[in-house]
Amino acid sequence: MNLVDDRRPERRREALDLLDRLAASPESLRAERVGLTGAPGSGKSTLLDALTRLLRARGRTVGIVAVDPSSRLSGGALLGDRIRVRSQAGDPGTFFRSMAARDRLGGLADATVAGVEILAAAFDVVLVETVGVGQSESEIAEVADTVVFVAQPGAGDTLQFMKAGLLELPDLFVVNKADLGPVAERTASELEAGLALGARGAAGWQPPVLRVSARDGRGVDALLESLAAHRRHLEKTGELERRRFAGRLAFVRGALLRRYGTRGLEKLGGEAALRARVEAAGRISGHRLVEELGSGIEAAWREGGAR
Ligand SMILES: Nc1nc2c(ncn2[C@@H]2O[C@H](COP(=O)(O)OP(=O)(O)OP(=O)(O)O)[C@@H](O)[C@H]2O)c(=O)[nH]1
Ligand SMILES: [Mg+2]
Repeated sequence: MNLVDDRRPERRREALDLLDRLAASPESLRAERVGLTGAPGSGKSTLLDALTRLLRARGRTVGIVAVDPSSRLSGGALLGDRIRVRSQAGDPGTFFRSMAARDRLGGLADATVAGVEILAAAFDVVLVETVGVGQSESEIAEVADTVVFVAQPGAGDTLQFMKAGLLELPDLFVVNKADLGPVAERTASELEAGLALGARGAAGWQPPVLRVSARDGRGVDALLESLAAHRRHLEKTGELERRRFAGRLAFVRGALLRRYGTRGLEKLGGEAALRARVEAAGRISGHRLVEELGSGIEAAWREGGAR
């Protein structure tokens, strides 16, 4: 984990070698990758903590990456009362790492994506916490097999949820802080109404809305059951492989776009050509693929002169 956070060229080469070895290992494909996203303060960390306890009680190991956008905001915490995950202190069956976001919107840094790959090779379950603001919601899908949206009671009505495009991505909805009573129940009903309007249920999966209190532990076991059900669904339908490929493609595409812009992608032959290259790449890491395709773009630019 330290290696992938290190920017020195020599260490970067080592990190790429490590990621390639992991990409070729069966262990990294086996882990369940779950993303938790939602507004600041909705209780993601508290829920992560509760989930980790329950998973450990069932004998499963847990790796956690929390994407922390606060370092880029004010140098401090986003909220004064935000919770630090700590249930795993001293337990070798868990590992927690906070990683900086790429930008203040909470986008996933390359190192974060690498961090998930590493934990996936070592733990049964990998949980990733991101603050859901804007684009970070779809970025979580690059690394997670299952996306859980954690809603804050009273945070909005159906229309707002729909406008924000919030109902399209998540596989599971958690209305946390159910201990707050009616306000939580209202939010849950609004979400259910919104989900009933939108024709969701891609490939036969209907996203459930779960009432949970991360603080009291209520509904956390039901959340674990839903996660397991979604996992079975992904495996049964072949959706798991499709998602992993889509995530890999989105990661490579995003990294190349940030470095070389749309003109760089055009040099590769455009979107269809990029997809074909990722498909043909075999079991090397996404990070290696970015390096290789990037070298190709740079070579094409040198030959073309002009730039
Ligand atoms: N009443 C109640 N409060 C909760 C519950 N879960 C979390 N909280 C409180 O909500 C506040 C924020 O919790 P966090 O777990 O830090 O929320 P978060 O979504 O991780 O926040 P960020 O990481 O800052 O985005 C804390 O004061 C928690 O104690 C819950 O189930 N019920
Ligand atoms: Mg948090």
